[in-house]
Amino acid sequence: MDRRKLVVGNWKMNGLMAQLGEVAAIGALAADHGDVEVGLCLPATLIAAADGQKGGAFIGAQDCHMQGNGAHTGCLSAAMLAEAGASWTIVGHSERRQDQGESDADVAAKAMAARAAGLNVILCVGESLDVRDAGDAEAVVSAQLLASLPDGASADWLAVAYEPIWAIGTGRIPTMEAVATMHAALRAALASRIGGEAGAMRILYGGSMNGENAAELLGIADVDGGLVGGASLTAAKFAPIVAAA
Ligand code: G2H
Repeated sequence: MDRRKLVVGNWKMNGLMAQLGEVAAIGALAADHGDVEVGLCLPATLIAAADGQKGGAFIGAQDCHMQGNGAHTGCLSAAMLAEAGASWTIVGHSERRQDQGESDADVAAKAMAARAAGLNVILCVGESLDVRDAGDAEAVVSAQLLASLPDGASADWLAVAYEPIWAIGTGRIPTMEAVATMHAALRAALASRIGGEAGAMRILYGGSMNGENAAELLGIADVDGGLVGGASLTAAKFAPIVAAA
């Protein structure tokens, strides 16, 4: 199955207006690599301004509320993010699952809310180091994925990101064999729920992806792109990853 590579930067809680030049540079980079779908999931405060700087990239959010509106102080709905200029959002990042206590059911509800507002979704899953060391990683992450998967999930609007928690921002990554085994397991889990559509769904790798390891990671058969944190904050660091995709 021919799946277009998807490479997305996740700026997390980084970036002020002064960094919009990097958005523009990454947008230009994306325009030069039309074979790869490139995006930046930015702090919500930057989305509207970044929309005018995005070039060939898309702008995304990092989270959305599961409700369309209401008394939820400090929260942002998917429709608000879409109106600001986002066309994608991340849901279920492990930092939110840990810091905000988001459950699998919350993540599925957020994905459905995003879809209802017209946003595409990157749904994150991943195991802790304890789970990896216990040899349970594929089973645990597959179960997490199926429990977080929204009804009607389709490759047209949803991609999965496998992010081992212990690899996030640490400079450590799994072996290539372990990544290949996990991605194959996740595609099999998807097939058990959505059948042949699983063959079209993109499964990204995330966790300390950088210019040195990207080519090898992105060369794995079931790795359809990357969700990139620290190495997406500047065009100079992001460029070799996009080029490797
Ligand atoms: C994993 C990734 C971005 P980093 O969270 O989603 O971050 O590349 O900094 O490990």
